[in-house]
Amino acid sequence: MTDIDRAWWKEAVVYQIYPRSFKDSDGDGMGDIPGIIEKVDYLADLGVDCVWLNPVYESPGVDNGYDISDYRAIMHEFGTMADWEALRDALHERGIRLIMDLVVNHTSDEHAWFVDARSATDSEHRDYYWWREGRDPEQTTLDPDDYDTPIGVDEVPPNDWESFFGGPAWTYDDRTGEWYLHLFDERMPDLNWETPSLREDLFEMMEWWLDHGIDGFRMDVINLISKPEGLPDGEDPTAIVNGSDKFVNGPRVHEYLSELHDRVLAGTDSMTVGEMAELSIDEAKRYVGDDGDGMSMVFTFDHMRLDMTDAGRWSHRESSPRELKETMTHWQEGLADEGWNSLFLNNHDEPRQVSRFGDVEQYRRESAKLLATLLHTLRGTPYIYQGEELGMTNYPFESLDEIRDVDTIKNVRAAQESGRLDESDVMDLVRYRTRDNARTPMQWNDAEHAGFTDGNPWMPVNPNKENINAEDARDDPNSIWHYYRELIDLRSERDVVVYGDYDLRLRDHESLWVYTRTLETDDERDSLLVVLNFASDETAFDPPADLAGRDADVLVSNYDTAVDAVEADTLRPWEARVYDLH
Ligand code: ISL
Repeated sequence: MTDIDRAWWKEAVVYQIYPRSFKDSDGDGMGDIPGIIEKVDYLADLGVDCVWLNPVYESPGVDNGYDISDYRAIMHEFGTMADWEALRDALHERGIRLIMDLVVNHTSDEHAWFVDARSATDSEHRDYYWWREGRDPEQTTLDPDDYDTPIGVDEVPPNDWESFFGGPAWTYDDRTGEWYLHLFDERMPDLNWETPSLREDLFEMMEWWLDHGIDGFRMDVINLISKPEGLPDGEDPTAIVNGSDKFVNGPRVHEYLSELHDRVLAGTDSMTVGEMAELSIDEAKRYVGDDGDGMSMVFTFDHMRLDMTDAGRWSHRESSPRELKETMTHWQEGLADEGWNSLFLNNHDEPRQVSRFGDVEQYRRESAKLLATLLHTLRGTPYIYQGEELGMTNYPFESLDEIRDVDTIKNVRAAQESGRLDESDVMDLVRYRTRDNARTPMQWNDAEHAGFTDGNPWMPVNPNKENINAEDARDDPNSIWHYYRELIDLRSERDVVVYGDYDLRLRDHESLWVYTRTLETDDERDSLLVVLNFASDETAFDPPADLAGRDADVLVSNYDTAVDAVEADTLRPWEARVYDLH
């Protein structure tokens, strides 16, 4: 191996904060920036290197801040710009970087651009969004009854695209008698990147934030920003939503992102992580590869789809540990020589990882630690979603009335209306899948509202705060929290964890996930062996012949283990071992 191609964002562990649910400082029941400041020492103690802050910009809150009405202002419920600056400084003083969410596929309908755009067909910002005339229903297969239009308007939308939140991606606006595009909620109109002055405005906004001292961006649904010429109907019946075969990784996306990179990011030491709905390895390389658009890394979602049927997110099938291994290995191998992976099993849009991939009933602690071992020893940058380090679990939702998430509410309604979901399975699916599982308040202690707020929390606190909370976890040396610290320390001590090659062993094993990480430099060869038992039963481990008998000790494990060699052994339920190979 030649020189290591180092970057701070490859070596970092990123901690994701969903500000609404992290810590409330003023008793209004909603988390805020001064609340996060109270907890920066907590983050420093855990040892993370970077914080990704979900949107804190001015917003009417239709999609909890992903609907931005002013990119350069802080939402008043979260605090002021001075509070934000104090947070940035508090993090930087502790050596923790800060990346911000960049939401530029769409804005809120309350953004000044859209307010102007919808006022007249010749308004200054009309072309910042997608406006089209409707079609004559006779010329299409669409049913006018499926769309909301005023009496007397007998039209269907310009195409058959659907919104990710259920229902059509177009809304008729009677002020100008045209339809506008929104791939998410109707109050989140899509920006039209074909308009050069829009791109310029967005680039200036990004520069403004970089000038304010941030260390990079997490780019929301960034591979949706280019829509194809003529906005054609979707053609792929298996697409995640109707039309996604047309607008995912659209024709000009690489041109736009290269322009963004050259114009805003080149020469800065900032990181970017692009959230990419649908992606192949080859396509990923066009974003993050050697000849790509200069993005640091991607969030991909193949592993988040394993427990869905072809019907998409609002369906469920059992998936196996082996499928998870195969899918993540596909990405490990696919981006081995160029590009870089992000490592995550949950975030603010997904259920809690220990509830989804672990055994929360019998082996919560062990399985949470095993999942952590995986995420911190694969090749890529690990992301910790707030509360994951405590092994926080899904919430026992009992009725749809408890759900706040617009995505859940709208999709469930659409699925029920189309007859795809009946009343009896709807709550099982919601409990399993809803994004609100991730959004219940962070559990700081076992007091009322888990120490999150003195007021009424905007989302209910999980009753298991009695035994799952940060205070207890920090007091218990055997906790999941302390285990995360150990893994984070290991990453900073050993280059092999960051830069080593991933080599999957025992590929066909159903429940064992076994791999080596090896780093060869001019003067040394460093090698780790990771063995994970993805099962609530004991499993026999027969090491591959070339490793059997090799001198080794166990660096990190979720059970008491002392060995001096790699030998055949029986692994306990959810046992995880990281061997140091001598
Ligand atoms: O939640 C989902 C699946 O995990 C998706 O439908 C999700 O909306 C999609 O992954 C895009 O997510 C991002 O953009 C959305 C916002 O609601 C999400 O919170 C954000 O992460 C629109 O801005």
